[in-house]
Amino acid sequence: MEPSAIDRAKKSISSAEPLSAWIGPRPQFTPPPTESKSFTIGEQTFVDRCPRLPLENYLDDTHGDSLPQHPAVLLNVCSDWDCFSSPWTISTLSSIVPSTPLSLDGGPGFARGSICFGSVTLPEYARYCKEDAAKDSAPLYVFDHRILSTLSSSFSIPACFSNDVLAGDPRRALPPAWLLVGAEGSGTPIHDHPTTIAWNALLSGCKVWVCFPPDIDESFLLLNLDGENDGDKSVDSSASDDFDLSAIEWFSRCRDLPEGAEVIIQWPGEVVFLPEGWWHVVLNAQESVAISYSIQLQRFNDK
Ligand SMILES: O=C(O)CCC(=O)C(=O)O
Repeated sequence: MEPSAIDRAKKSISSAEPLSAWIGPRPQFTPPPTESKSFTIGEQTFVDRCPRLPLENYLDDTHGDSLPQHPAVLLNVCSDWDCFSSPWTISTLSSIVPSTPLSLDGGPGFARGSICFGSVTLPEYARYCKEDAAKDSAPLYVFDHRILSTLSSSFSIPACFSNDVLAGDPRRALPPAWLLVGAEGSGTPIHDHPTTIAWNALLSGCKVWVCFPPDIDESFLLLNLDGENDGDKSVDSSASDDFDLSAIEWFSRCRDLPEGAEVIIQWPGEVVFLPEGWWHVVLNAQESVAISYSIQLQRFNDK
């Protein structure tokens, strides 16, 4: 039988692994009901207490100087965007962008180091979401940094995010703008952006975020929360594979969160704002489409 486009993408992400290595039981969860502020997976319930702030607070702040130093959800950002009023979903986007190959991310631990190696069209990805994603231990995720430039008339960049001091800088680690299209259960493993802020606008679906301050003890990120390694400072956390956990594994293995952690259950029209250096792990608790930007504000250089 001809390999599917997704199988070919899996092979280009990780040629040494058999396709069967991608398939496996995965932690089960029930997607949260619309607008819910809590999400349960396994024995852990994550409750959102994050402040909501109207974009109007920042209308005159073209350098983002007054944006918070703490994660927040900005409201009223997307109200007049075409991609929100006729919302982009995997299905509607498949008609808008039917044939351009888009980059993939995600997958289980062995696939984690290979950001953007595989690619598929959106109709191929839509078929995967419907028929196969639930069989994979950690579903693939469309994470593309090229296509948004052709779709930019569908949304606008708020003034407070309009000045990126890294614009055009060849030393920039990653491109600033990404289209994210994710199957239920896909997600982004824990990571930080040491010098840039992130803003992430959800157009359809639901995402669950857990965010940690920049100075958090790394053992919390590595999930040594169940007593396994309590007090054992001889464990070399930098050598741990736990940073390779897929988002769904991380959420299902997480126990109590430390003080300072911020949970966000993000619904369409909400923009998550994450300050510089905050760690975050994000699960698509429903099939989701989002736009994500990572930019450096002048305030980072002024520190
Ligand atoms: O999956 C997501 O929506 C989070 C994306 C993210 O963490 C990032 O772009 O840095």
